[in-house]
Amino acid sequence: QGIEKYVTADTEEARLNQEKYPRPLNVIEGPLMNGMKIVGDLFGAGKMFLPQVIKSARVMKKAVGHLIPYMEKEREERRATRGSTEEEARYSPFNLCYWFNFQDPYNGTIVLATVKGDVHDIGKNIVGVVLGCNNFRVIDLGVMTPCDKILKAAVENKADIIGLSGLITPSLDEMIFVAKEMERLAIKIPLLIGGATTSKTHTAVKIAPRYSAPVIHVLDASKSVVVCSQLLDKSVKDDFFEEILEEYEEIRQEHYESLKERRYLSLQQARRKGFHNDWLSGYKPVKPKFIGTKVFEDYDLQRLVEYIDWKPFFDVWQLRGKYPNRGFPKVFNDKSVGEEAKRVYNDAQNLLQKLIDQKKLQARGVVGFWPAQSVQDDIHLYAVEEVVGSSQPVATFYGLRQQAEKDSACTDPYYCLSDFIAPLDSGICDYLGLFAVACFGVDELCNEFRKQDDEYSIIMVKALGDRLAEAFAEELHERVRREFWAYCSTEQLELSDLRRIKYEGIRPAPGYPSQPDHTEKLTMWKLANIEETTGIGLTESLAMVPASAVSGLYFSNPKSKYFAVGKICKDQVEDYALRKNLSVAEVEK
Ligand code: B12
Repeated sequence: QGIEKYVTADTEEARLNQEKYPRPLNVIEGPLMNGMKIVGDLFGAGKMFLPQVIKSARVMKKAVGHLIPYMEKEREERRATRGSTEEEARYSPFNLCYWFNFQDPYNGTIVLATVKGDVHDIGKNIVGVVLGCNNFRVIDLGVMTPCDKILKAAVENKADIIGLSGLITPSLDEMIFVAKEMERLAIKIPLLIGGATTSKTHTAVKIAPRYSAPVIHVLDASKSVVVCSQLLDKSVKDDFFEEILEEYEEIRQEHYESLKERRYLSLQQARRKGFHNDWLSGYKPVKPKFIGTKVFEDYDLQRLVEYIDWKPFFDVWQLRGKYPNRGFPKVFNDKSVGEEAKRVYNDAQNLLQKLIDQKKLQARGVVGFWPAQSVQDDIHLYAVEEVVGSSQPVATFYGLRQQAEKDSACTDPYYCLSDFIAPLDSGICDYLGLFAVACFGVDELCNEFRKQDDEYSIIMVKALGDRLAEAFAEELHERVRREFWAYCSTEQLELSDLRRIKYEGIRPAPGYPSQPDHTEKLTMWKLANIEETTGIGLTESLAMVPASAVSGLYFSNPKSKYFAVGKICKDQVEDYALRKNLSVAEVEK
C-alpha cells in the first residue's frame, strides 16, 4: 500500500534486532529489498497499482534514510581503524554499491533521460521508480538532456541500458541522433525508446536501423521491467534480441508496403477539393471585442478547478476502469482499480486545494485576435482592419493540406486550416485568434519534494499542473467564445459538452494533427510577444517551458473542425518549404 506511518518505527525495530541483522545494511539487504521485490512482482502481475508502487518506493527511501546515519557511524568507526581508502572517496549515501562494498547489488544499471529540447518527464519518472522497485540502479539525467551528457553518464556508470523519453515530435529526431552517435562511438548496450510521441513503427523504421545493438520501443512502465530483465538475462538476451530484430524487420516491410499502397492527390487537386465555404451568402465573421492581445498575469486558479478533465489524470496513474466503468467518475465503481482511484483522487484534491490556498502555483496566459484572410493554404494576419488584403501582413501562418486519397464513397473535402478563414478574393475581413497558457511553480515544488525523496508527490504535482494548464485553455476558450470574441455570446454548455467539443469553433495547436509543424509556434510567440508578457518560453525543439503549458489558434467559423493532415507528398513539402523560406530537408523532418 505504500503506507509511511510505521516505517521508521519498523526499521528501527529491525535495526535493534542485532541478532538477526548485525549491521544496519542487513536491514536493507533483507526485509527492505525483499519488500520491494514483492512490490515489483505484484505490479508485474497486475495485482498492485502504480500509485501504490510509487508510494512503496517512497517508503523504501524513508527507511534507507533512517538507516544511513547508523551506516555512516559504522563507516566512521571502520575508517578510524583502517584509514581512508579509494572507495571512501567515491562515497555517496544513497548509492547502495558503496554500502555493498562495491559488489553491485542491482539487477543492472539504466541511464534514463528526456532528450534535448524536450521538457516532459512524468512518464520517464514513472519508469524510473518502477525499475528502481525492481532492483535496477536508475541514473536519471532529467529533462532537456544533450546526447553527449547521456553517453558520458552511460560510460562513466558502466550502464547496461540507455532509455530515452520524449513527448513531442521534434524529440524523435533527437532520438535518431542519439542512436547514430551510439553507433559511431561503438557503444554496444541496448537503447530503449519511450514517451507519448514514440511508436513501435517509428522505432523500427527510423531509429533501429541506425544502431546495431538492440533498440526497443517500450509502451509503458510495466513493460519496461520485462524488457530490461530480458535484455540483462544472459540465458535469454540473445534470443530476445533475435525476436525483436525479426519483429522490427516485419514492421518495416509492412510499413514500406503500406506506403506503396497509399494513393495521394497532387497538391493542386487537393486544393481544388478543399473545403470551400460559401462566404458571400453564408456565415459572416464576427469581429472580436478587441484587436491585439490581452494578458492574464495571475489567473484565478479556483475558477479553473471545475474545468479540470480528470480522465487524463487517471491515465497518468494507469488506473483505467473496464467497461462500463471507464472514465471519470465511473472509474470509482470499477471492481479492480476503483478503490485505488478514489485514494489517488483524494490525495490530488487535498494537495490541489493546499497549493491553491498557499498560492504555490500561478496561472499566466495571453489571448490575442487579429484581422485575417486566407491566401491559398496560408493565413495572413493584419494589425488593423483598414489594411486587410494589403501586401504587408504582420504575420503569416502556413497551413498543410490533406493529400491522402479518401475512399471513393467519401465526399469529405481535403482540409487545410486556412479553409476556415475568408479568402483574400472574397473581400471579407475575417479574424484569427491565438492563446498560450501555463501553470507556473511546478518545478519549484518538485525541487522541494525531491529533497524529501518524495517521487509520489512529484508526479502528483506535475499531473496537477498539466490538468490546470489544460483547464485554463478550456475555460479561456469558453470566455473567448462568450466574452472576448463573443461569436457565441449566449452559449450555455454543460462541462460534459465542452469535453465532447460541442461548441462552435476550434482551437488547434501546433503539433496536433491539423497543424503538425511545431515551428508555427515561433510565429505565435513573435506576434503576441508571448515570452515577454507571460514568461512562457520555447526550447530549441519548440517545447514550451514550463512543461505544463498549452498554446494554439482560435477559429470561429461554425464549420471549422478538427482533422488530421496525415501523410503529405513531395510536391507539398517543396511548396511549403518555398512559402516558409525553409530548406526541403528542414520541412521533411
Ligand atoms: C496529457 C498531455 C499533455 C499535457 C502534458 C503531458 C506531460 N507533462 O507529459 C499538456 C496538457 C501540458 C500537453 C501539452 C502539449 N501537448 Co500533449 N498530450 C498529452 C497526452 C493527451 C497524454 C500524454 C501523457 O501525459 N500521458 C501519460 C504519461 C504518464 O505517459 P507517457 O509520457 O507516454 O509515459 C509512459 C510511456 O510512454 C512510457 N515511457 C515514457 N518515457 C519512457 C522512457 C523509457 C526509457 C521507457 C522505457 C518508457 C517510457 O512509460 C510511461 C509510463 O507508463 C498526449 C496524447 C497521448 N494520448 O499520448 C498528448 C500529446 C503528447 N501532446 C502533444 C502536443 C502536440 C502537445 C503540445 C505541443 C500542444 C500545444 N501546442 O500546446 C503541448 C506541448 C507542451 C509543452 N510544454 O511543450 C502531441 C505530441 C505529438 C506531436 N505532434 O508533437 C500528443 C501525442 C497529442 C497528439 N496526438 O497530437 N500535453
